[in-house]
Amino acid sequence: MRDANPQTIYLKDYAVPDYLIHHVELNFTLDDENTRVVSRLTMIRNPASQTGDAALVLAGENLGLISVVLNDDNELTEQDYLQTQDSLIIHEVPQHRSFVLTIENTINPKANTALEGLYLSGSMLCTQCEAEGFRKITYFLDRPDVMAKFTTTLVGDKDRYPVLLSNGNKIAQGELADNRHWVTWEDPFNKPCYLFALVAGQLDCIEDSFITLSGRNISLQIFVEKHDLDKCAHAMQSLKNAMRWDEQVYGREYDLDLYMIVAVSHFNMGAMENKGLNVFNTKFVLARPDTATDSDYERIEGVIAHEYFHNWTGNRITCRDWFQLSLKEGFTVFRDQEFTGDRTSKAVNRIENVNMLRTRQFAEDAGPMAHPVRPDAYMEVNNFYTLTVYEKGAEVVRMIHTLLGAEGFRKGSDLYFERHDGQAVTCDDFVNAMEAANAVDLSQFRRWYAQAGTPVLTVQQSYNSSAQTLALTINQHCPPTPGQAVKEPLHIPVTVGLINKDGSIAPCNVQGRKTDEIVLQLTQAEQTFTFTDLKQQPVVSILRGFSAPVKLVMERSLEELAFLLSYDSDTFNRWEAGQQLAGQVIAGLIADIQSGQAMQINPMIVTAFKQVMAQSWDDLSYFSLLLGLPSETYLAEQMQVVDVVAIHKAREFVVLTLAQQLQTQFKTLYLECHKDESGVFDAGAIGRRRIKNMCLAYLGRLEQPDIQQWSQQQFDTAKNMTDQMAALAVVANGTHPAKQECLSRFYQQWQAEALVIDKWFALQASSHNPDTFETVQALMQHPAFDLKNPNRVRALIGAFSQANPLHFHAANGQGYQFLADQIIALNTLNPQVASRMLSALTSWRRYDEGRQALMKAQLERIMTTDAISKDVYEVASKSLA
Ligand code: 7ML
Ligand code: ZN
Repeated sequence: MRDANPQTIYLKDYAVPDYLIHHVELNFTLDDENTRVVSRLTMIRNPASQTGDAALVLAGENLGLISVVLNDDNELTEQDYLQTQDSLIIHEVPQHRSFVLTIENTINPKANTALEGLYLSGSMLCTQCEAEGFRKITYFLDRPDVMAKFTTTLVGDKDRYPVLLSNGNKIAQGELADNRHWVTWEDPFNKPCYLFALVAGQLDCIEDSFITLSGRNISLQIFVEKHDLDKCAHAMQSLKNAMRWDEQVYGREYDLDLYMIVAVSHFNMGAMENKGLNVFNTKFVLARPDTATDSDYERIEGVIAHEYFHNWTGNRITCRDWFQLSLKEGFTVFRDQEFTGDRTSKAVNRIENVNMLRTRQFAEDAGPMAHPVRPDAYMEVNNFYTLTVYEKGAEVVRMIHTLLGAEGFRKGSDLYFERHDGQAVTCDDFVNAMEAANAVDLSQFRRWYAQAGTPVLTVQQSYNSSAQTLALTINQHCPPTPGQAVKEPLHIPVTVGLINKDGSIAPCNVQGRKTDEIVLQLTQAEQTFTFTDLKQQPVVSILRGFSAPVKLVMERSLEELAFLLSYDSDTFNRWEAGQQLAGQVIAGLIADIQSGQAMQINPMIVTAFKQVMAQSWDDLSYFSLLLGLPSETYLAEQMQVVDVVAIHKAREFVVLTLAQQLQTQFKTLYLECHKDESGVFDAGAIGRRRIKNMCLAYLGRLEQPDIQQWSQQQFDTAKNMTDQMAALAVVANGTHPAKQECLSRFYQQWQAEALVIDKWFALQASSHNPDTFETVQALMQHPAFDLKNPNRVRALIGAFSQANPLHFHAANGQGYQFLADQIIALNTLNPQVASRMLSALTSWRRYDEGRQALMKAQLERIMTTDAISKDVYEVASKSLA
């Protein structure tokens, strides 16, 4: 066991660093198995430090220490320092003047399967330092509030490592004996070490340029392996779009003359914003119409933007400590969401983001790992790159935007950039700037950063016809979460609109102000808002645009929901009404199943869908969302005790019923949208593909020969991956006679494209076919499967455990045992990925007794793993606590 009882780190213990580093001179002699690192640190005692004469404690893990030299001439001996598992303690260093510490050590990138620090991805050497990976490269003050200027020299074999990259600008290069060469990079900006990067290998690149608002010419480069050069154009265009958007919307310009992106195949996360040298998972760079789907294209643009936006929200202004992670992540996710909304469809984008928040973040908030947007304790910081910090964090920033309005928010962000450029700051500093620029009081609002859990809003309405008023009483309540039994009321913006029975807008008249829509400010546990001058009782559209990350409880009849689905002018609430209507119908069927009765479907859902289909829609992507049913995961989230089988049966029954009853409409729409398929990428074509493939998915449930032929035909003739994948999903998810043939043809066709093969694995792992578990087991033995590649692990093990509730939760526990086996194997290879895979087991208390016992037993087995990592230990132990 690496650490039987890992230490907990607390926010309340934060203290400024005892020492500062002004300059770092790094020298790497690269070798796949034995890289030599020389680090020359110019340091000084921190005048702000409160401790007395303190030893210098540098963080470092798995390093082969060669030498430590003070001030260039004093080689320290073992009496002068102490080497521990995770640190180098130098007993005495100068206290009153700056000094230079030179450390030499070795590392083995090839043995580094954890993919943190310097590692080998395929044949490429690359780094991942956030959050605490730099300490696996050399001894350092590995914390974000220590910021330094870095100069980095890379030395390596010319054939093995023809391209040598690091942060900043290339300032010198040259040749050496023995077929070696070197390059020196200098980053003029102060940065914490988590933003350090180096990449070395046989890379090709595409180049472009961007002229900034002030007329500076920035050179843009995307580096990939040679055979991927034809899949970079979209990423490059996305980068330019993001750069322009940040200038226009936030007034932020890029600051270096060079911006480099490298795509690597082995990567624990999505991407990384290293200064001037972003490293990306290939999944979020590479796209060609025949290899990437429309949603891949959209996600690539979003992730490229996310990492670019970090240059200001993350790099120029960084986090004081890792408890403040949401300072950069919540804000940057908010920025990338707004960007994507502007680039595609605001309505669709908002719905997709809320969907993810409500299925996955709400589950996190309701489980054993619940924590505030700004956590106050952790064992392993990597476990806190969570949906709460990212997605709920973005919602918190969005609420500030809603409360202040776009202009007020911009004033606040301008002040934030002005005050804190070059600093490492806190979430509070961000809110302070927003407050100061707008002269508002956000003191109660700050609780959103400190309080975990999803608040529940209960809404009651009462219309008084003689007074012509409508009273809305809103109660807020937040259930307890681990370590936080009692919750205080939050400051919650609740956007409301009123609709007359004929569909027209009823003005909101609250305290004499008359508007089409109002943002109510809920600050108390219970509050009543009175709307006046209402000659008839309006229908209330509440929490428009999902104005706060809360659960809403409000009695609604199916008729009222159908009305909102037809008339609400708020695109989010209109969609939400349809989802609630479908949810209520499915809940009725689940009740039928649980009481042993035959399923009786409420025909109102068919009527509602018919009505949606009878209208003409400009935004076909939005239209297709209106035709979608709530996911099994979302439905599970609504149940006290999750009944996976009943959820699946009930939902499938609705899908089949709709397919039968709306067969003609689905067929007409499919044919109409499919006939001119050209494979282009404008919003119109993307929308047509989306709605058409939605129709095909419904029709596929009918298992009719004509439809089987359509899907086969679409698979055979597809001009793009969206169509090919959608057709394959229909073929593979039923009893289609060509199922096996299509799956193996797909593999043959795409075996050289790793990202497409990931789709092939994920599709089979998430299938509801009865033999899925056996298929998954067989795929584990497939020559293309590799436990050392996180994308593959997520595609097969991740999809099975997180996107296939029916089979993962098989009553005999085989899914749980399978997952635990994989987590135990991954624990040694890659703790971060192992810990992420645990998320399917953490919610064990939500299931029936039999499943609870089986899941718990697997968590207990995982806890007995030899050399259990901090990552896995923290999640497993908290789940069992
Ligand atoms: C969020 C990232 C990480 C972890 C990327 C790693 C990042 C940390 C990194 C939105 C879009 C793409 C990726 C991520 C993400 C989990 C998610 N700093 O930039 O936040
Ligand atoms: Zn980020």
